[in-house]
Formats: sequence, C-alpha cells, structure tokens
Amino acid sequence: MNIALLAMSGIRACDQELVELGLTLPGFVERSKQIAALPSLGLLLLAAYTPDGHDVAYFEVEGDGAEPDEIYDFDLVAISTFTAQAFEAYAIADRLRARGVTVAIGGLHATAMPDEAFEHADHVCVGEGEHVWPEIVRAVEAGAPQRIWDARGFGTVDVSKLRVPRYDLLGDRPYNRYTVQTTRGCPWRCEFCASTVMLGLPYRKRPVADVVRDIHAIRAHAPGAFLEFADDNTFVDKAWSRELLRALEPLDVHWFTETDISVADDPELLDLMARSGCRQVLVGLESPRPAALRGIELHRDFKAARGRDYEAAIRRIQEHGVTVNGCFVLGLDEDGPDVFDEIREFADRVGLYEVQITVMTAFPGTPLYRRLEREGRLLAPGEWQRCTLFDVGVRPKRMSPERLREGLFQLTRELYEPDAVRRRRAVFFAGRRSRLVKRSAKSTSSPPSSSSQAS
Ligand code: B12
Repeated sequence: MNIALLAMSGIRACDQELVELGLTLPGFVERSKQIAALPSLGLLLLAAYTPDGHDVAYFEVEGDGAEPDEIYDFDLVAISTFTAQAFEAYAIADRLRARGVTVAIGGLHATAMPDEAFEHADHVCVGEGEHVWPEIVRAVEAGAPQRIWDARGFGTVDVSKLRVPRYDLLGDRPYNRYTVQTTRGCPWRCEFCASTVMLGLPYRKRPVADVVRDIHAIRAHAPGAFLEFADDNTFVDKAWSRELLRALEPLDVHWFTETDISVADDPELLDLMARSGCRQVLVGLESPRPAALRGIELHRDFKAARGRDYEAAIRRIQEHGVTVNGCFVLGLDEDGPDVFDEIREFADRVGLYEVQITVMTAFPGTPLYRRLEREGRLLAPGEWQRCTLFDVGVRPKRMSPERLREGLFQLTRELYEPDAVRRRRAVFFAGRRSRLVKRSAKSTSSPPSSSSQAS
C-alpha cells in the first residue's frame, strides 16, 4: 500500500485580538516562529514501525489548515492530532474518506476522545502507536473491519527497544528544531496536564546509547540541527541524567527540554547540562504564589512543596548558563487579578530569560476537565478549537473570564515589550558573570587538586 502520514503543524489561537497583538510584539512572534515548525515525532516513529512492503511518505497540514492535494492519491492516511486541531483533522478525514481513502487517527486527542474520532476515521488508536500501528496497517491491507484500537491491550511500549524515527522522510522542508525523546511520561500528576491521557503509563528512560543513535540520525538529515527533547519531564532520575549528559557532551549539540524544578538541587547536573549544550529548560512554575500551588499536583503536592524555593532554584539554574523558560498558568483557582502584576514582578526580579503565560485550559481526559465539568465552569464544552492555551474556555474562581482575558493581554504586552525582555536578560547575564568570576577566583586561589595534577 501507499501510506501517507499527515501531521498537523503550526501554532493556534482563536482570539484574533491576541493573534494581532502577537504580531506587534517582536519577542512574542520570534518565540512562536521558533516553535511553530517542528516535525511530528509520533508519525516519524510510526513510519519506522510500518511493516515491510509498504511505501510511506510524510506530509504536513499548513497553517491555513489546508491539506496537500497529494494525500488523496494514497491508500491509507494516518493523521496525528492534538486537541486544538481535532476539528481540522476530522474535516480532512471526512474529505479523504469521501474520496475512498482509508483514514487512521491517533494522538493525544484521539486517545482522550476515541468515540468522537471514530466518527471520522476508519481506525482510531488510543495511546502509544508503536504496537498498534503495524496491526492497523495489516488490518487495512486485509480489508478487516474498522475499529478502535486500545494500546493497553498490546502491552506498554518498551522504550529500550525503540526504532530510529524516520527523520529521512522529512525531505527538504526546513525545520527550526528536531525532536528526539529521551524519556516518556512523568511521575507527577498535575491536574491540568494535557499529556495526562498518556501518563497512566510508568515513567520510562531510554538507553542513552539509543538517544545518541537518534541524534546521529537527525544530524545525518540536518547537520547542526537544534534539538528539542519531546519529553514530559527529562531529569527525574539524576544518575541516568548524568549518564545522558556525559554522552551528549562530545556531540557538540544545542538542545532544549522540559523538566521540573528539582534540577536546581544538583550542581553537578547543572554543570553537565551547560557543558553538553543545554540552552534552555522549560519549567512549569504555574504561579509565583506558593499558596496557589496547593493541590495542583495530585500525587504528592510536589509543586506546593517546591513553590517557596522557586526564586533561588531559578537563579541556581541560570547561573550555570542554562536559561529558564518559566511557565505560568493564568486563572488558577487560588489566583485573583493581583497575580498578573505578581508574575511580572517575579520574572523581573529573578531575571527569567524566557517567560510563557497561558490561560488555565481544560483538555479532555484531564482531571481538571472532569472537575470543572462537575462544577459547571467550562465556558464552551466540546469547542476543542479553543484548547490552545491562549483562549479563555474556563470560568476562573477569583475573577471573571473577561478579567482573565484582559490580564492575559496586559501581561503579554508588558512581558514581551523589548525593554522588559532586555531588562530580564540583563539580570540573567549579570548572575552568570558573577558566578564565572567567583569560579575563576576560586580556581586561582586554591592549590591544584591531585586529580587535576594527574590529568
Ligand atoms: C512537539 C510539540 C508540538 C509541535 C508538534 C509538531 C507535530 N506536528 O507533531 C508543535 C510546535 C507544532 C506543537 C503545536 C501545538 N501544541 Co504542542 N507539544 C509538543 C510536545 C512538546 C511534544 C509532542 C511529542 O512529540 N510527543 C512525542 C510523540 C512520540 O508522542 P505523540 O505525538 O503523542 O505520538 C505517539 C502517540 O500519540 C501515537 N500517535 C500519535 N499520532 C498517531 C497517529 C496514528 C494513526 C496512530 C496509530 C498513533 C498515533 O503514537 C505515537 C508514538 O507512541 C508536547 C509536550 C510533551 N512534552 O509531550 C506539546 C503538546 C502536545 N502540545 C500541546 C498544545 C496545546 C499545542 C498547541 C495547541 C499550541 C498552540 N496554541 O498552538 C499546538 C497544536 C498544534 C496541533 N498540531 O494540533 C499540548 C497538547 C494537549 C492536547 N491534548 O492537545 C502538549 C501536550 C503540551 C502542553 N502544554 O500540554 N506542539
């Protein structure tokens, strides 16, 4: 068969005023462009798991939502989608099926809403695709009946045996970053986490040698590529992390990842991160107010336990030369309208190199969605196109939805205004310089250690 893999790419927001505001803010636009063009790692992995004897090609739906004409010539089209673009994906699937093309859909949204997806696709994958995808291909080839495939029935994917994603399928299309996974899952259970539907699975680390192998595959396709680890939380196991970072060091790569604030506890890890090319870590801080963090992480209240220590922790990370992208969720139950100023002040004081603000969003399948549905606080249930993290879809507890939207606008203007960005970054560079000065003073005043004499 001829199989097309169709990724939905680009960044979305329904609120036109916010989109226009973004266009006038250089920092904001620069950041969106940087992340807008990433290939779908999920589909590149599926390509590697396609049974022999089939031809596979990779396509992307462009920002305007239009699918490429070529996909109508394929026998089977596999679509991967997140929630915000679910309706666009369904519309494409409907058009394909109307023209006799078989469609399979998977990804986070299909995992949360399989029955809904099944109305638009011949086959739906719930959960990880590595075991299910080959079965779907065989079923389509054999003309077997349409069905929903639940990955849980096929056993948890053993990430120590993952195949190399087919980066070679990306062709000449330019990407700003290439993704590679080092871990899957997260030990924490944040109420709003949009990856939750996959998080019932255990936290899994890949063999370091396999990560290195995949990076070589990326570089064979795109020499000098900037890497993004498509992980939920990379540095949970500190010993494994050190092993990974030591292996990255000689590769001369630059990379970005998402992790929790506990990286700040380990100076050796931070040194290794800097030396191995880590440019930035994205950390979900959620609120600058420790009281607002209570109850967010449902397992051990991890965020509430760490909130008081945020400032010192961010300084420690940044002093090592690794920038922090601190993410805040606007509209948390314990945050009132004062939080907008508090976030700006926090970011200025700490010198956060990058700040990301999003509004509290109830993704289907999350504990937050279920709670807010019970409490009658979903403003537009089922309007998945609004699940962009920028469109207000939830009634906050301590302010009106309109006030939340105004606060998002106000803070967007204030945070991304060029002078504000420069001021924050100046704090980062000053902290970095002072650590380097201290380090060089220490190394010139202390006698050489036996190990450095030996080397
Ligand atoms: C890379 C990334 C992007 C890239 C996506 C590139 C692409 N085309 O895939 C870009 C920058 C474009 C992007 C955009 C957006 N993103 Co994003 N992104 C991520 C990120 C960091 C990693 C995703 C990833 O690669 N995972 C690893 C792969 C291996 O997993 P996977 O895609 O789930 O695929 C597996 C299974 O789902 C399954 N599978 C997937 N597809 C299919 C298809 C078939 C047929 C089958 C059988 C199986 C199958 O098999 C795969 C292997 O097991 C995650 C955060 C994270 N840490 O996970 C957020 C994340 C996925 N994004 C998120 C959001 C909200 C967005 C945006 C809405 C932001 C915005 N305002 O525009 C847009 C939506 C765009 C869209 N496509 O719909 C949310 C999604 C929540 C949700 N339920 O929808 C996440 C979880 C982040 C968050 N803040 O919570 N994103």
